[in-house]
Amino acid sequence: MARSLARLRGITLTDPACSPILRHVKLIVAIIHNEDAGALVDALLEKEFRATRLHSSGGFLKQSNATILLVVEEADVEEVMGIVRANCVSRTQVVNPMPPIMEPGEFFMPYPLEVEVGGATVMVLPVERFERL
Ligand code: 2BA
Repeated sequence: MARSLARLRGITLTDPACSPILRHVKLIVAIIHNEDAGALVDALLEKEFRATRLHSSGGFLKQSNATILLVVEEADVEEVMGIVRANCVSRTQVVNPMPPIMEPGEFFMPYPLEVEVGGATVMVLPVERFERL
């Protein structure tokens, strides 16, 4: 069992003893800039980490970003975090705030705001069960 869990990256679930994988794996959810997604997925694949890219959008900016899902062994989490760090840069974006609802005679002077958008927003979650059917 230990041997079959040792490498989720290149794991083949042919050994009945290792399917499903029930422990020691984590789900990493990384919300990143769209422009970084291609390079990040390539870098992950180069190290044989399987990943899923979802198209998402931020609640605040309402602009499209990317969400990367990966299930990896606990021991590989830090390596994945390093790959994310190396491939995702923070950027400053300019936002034009929505004008508020105005009363007659009121005046709103819009001015753009600068917002720093991560790097990456990363969540690491426990996985109860992982199975490729
Ligand atoms: P957005 O929600 O579009 O947020 C983009 C950036 O706007 C954020 O960058 C942050 O700098 C700023 N921002 C967000 N909400 C704000 C608020 N209420 N007031 C002032 N500034 C605000 P990041 O923090 O790097 O987040 C990048 C993206 O990551 C977010 O896009 C969202 O899609 C996701 N995200 C961030 N925190 C999250 C959380 N706690 N849960 C789920 N998704 C999150």
